[in-house]
Amino acid sequence: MMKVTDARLREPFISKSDLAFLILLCAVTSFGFLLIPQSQKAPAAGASITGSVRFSGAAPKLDRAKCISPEVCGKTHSYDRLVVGKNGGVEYTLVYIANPPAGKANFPAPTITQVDCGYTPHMAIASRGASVTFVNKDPVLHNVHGYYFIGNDRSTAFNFAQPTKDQSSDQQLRKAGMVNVECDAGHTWMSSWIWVTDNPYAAVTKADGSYSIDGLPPGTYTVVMWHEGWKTVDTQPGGRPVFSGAIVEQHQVTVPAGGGAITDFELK
Ligand SMILES: [Cu+2]
Repeated sequence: MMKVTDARLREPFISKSDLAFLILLCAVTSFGFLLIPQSQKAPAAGASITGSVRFSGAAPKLDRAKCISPEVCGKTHSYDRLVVGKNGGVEYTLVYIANPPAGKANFPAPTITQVDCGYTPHMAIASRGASVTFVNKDPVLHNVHGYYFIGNDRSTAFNFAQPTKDQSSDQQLRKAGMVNVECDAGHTWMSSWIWVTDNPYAAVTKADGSYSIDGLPPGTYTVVMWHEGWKTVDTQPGGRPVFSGAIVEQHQVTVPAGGGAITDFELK
């Protein structure tokens, strides 16, 4: 073993006066920290996964419904199944995290308006337990029928008539999952979607196809794109088309410490 001969190395690492100063410094900084108001603390850390959903190639020309009540609804109406904007951006596509970190859903309660015999917005997100407001802006009877999807089956979530213009009704959604809303008053083209969720990690693509899921801690996530699908495969007896079903794609995405991540999806 090496013998210590240098006097400086035999001294304690911290002298008594230095130690006293350090204790005083710790006390002052700890007390100071307690005095910082909550609002001045750094916001909760979190990064974003961003990207877009795009249609590859020319968007298909889709059939339009022939309307009943044309004086209110117009002669024909879009099914709103595939909304392609500039540069192929696909609006109204849900993007969510299938393995979410901790976090409570805090989406503003959505309002879905029936106007010109269509639903606006076509897709919304609701926190589980929130009430969705349905407003009828048309001078015509609409019947709002919402279904939860359970596998390939569906069960009624709510079902009510809105015969009068400016009528408004709230519907609480107690279960998480995808709700499809249809009109049972003969408007076979009317359809909208509500994603009911317990966590805040979901987004609906904007008109340019972009989305952003925010507030994520570092980790590896399964990012799911869900699009309702637009190909007509059959027609129900009442005239409502049967569509080919949802298109679902998932990407594994890693959010590094101190940074976000980008992932894009493509429909064709
Ligand atoms: Cu209707």
